[in-house]
Amino acid sequence: MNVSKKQATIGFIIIFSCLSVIFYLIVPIFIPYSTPCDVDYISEGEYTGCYLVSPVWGRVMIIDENSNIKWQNHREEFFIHDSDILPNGNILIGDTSNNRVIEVDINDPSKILWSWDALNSFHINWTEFSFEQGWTDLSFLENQNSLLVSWTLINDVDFINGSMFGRNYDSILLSLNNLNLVIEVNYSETREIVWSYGQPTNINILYHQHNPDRYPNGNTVICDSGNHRIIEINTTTKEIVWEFKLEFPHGKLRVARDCDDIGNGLRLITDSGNNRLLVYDMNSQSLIKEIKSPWFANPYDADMLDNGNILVSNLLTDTILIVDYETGLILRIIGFPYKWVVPYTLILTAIVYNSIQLFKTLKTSERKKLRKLLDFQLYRRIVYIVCGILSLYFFNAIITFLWIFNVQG
Ligand SMILES: [Ca+2]
Ligand SMILES: [Ca+2]
Ligand SMILES: [Ca+2]
Repeated sequence: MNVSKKQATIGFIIIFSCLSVIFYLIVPIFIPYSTPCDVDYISEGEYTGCYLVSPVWGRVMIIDENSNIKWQNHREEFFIHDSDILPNGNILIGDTSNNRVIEVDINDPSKILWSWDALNSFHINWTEFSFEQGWTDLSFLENQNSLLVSWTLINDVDFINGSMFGRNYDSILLSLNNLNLVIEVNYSETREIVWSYGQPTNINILYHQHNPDRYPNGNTVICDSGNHRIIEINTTTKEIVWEFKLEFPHGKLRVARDCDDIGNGLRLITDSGNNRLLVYDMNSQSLIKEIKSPWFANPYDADMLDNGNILVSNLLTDTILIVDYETGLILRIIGFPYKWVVPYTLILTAIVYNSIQLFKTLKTSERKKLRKLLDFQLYRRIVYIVCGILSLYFFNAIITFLWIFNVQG
């Protein structure tokens, strides 16, 4: 049967329309989460061996390694970036779109047991706080009711056990990304801000930071993403004791989002926009490892697991990866990169089609043996095939670059 070019084109459009409907409208209904920001491995308690996932869209949830939902929040949330399990077993959530942090009852997710609300004047009087800090420019206060997704954009919440630092109260460390500000709130008693770093209108201190962590040595490490650096500050004096930047030939940090102390003086860094993880040795003050993978698609968070592998949340492909620390090989993919099926199928189809055409050209060429290589048609097909293979390999890197470019504008 001879199929005309027109018929082939119509068939092609129908097939890809059906695939698009299946993978963009139907499959997502059955996928438990999408666009995971922070992911934590749970190493103790009832959910040991599971993962706490904070997806940008949907519910904060606990899943097992087969993506079965073991627990989920009562409400659909919007723009969630981070959640943590508290020592009492409850879930602390950075409720980003509502500009607040909430503690949800693990036994009854409909119950909010504690909250800190950035728009609640009983929890924080911003004007008073700003004057206390000596900030003269208060223009940022005008935007509290702006139409942005979130005025503050809370993108990190950590519980800090006060007894580890000689305090008689526990606290919550918070990153307010839009305000270029990190604050620490008294969790046990007053909800007041007990510490802060950054200033909304001075982007030289912090600029759209991610993931502040209080290290065991008492210092605070912050990914100062917009300034392409990571800093460690003495929490008391606020003096910078370590600044990590990269230059040629490593390429500057592009939206660094995570920097974990993984022991032996090593720090595991997530350089999201460059689709890579880095390991920095504080002893030798040098970069000792770069882990890259074509599977990385804007990795948001990386944690060292007890077994020596790395847990990575892969923001753009809706997956969580277990990565071999030594080789960078992907040992396990949790979740399904459903959004990638249609573009991958398109590229694969193009590769197969051009391979068939290449074969046909070789067969029908009137030139003999190696002289067939002089046929122009042949080169056209080879170029298409090579471009197809390269775009498959670099697909995640290209999408991440476009995404970061778009977000950072
Ligand atoms: Ca977390
Ligand atoms: Ca953190
Ligand atoms: Ca981490």
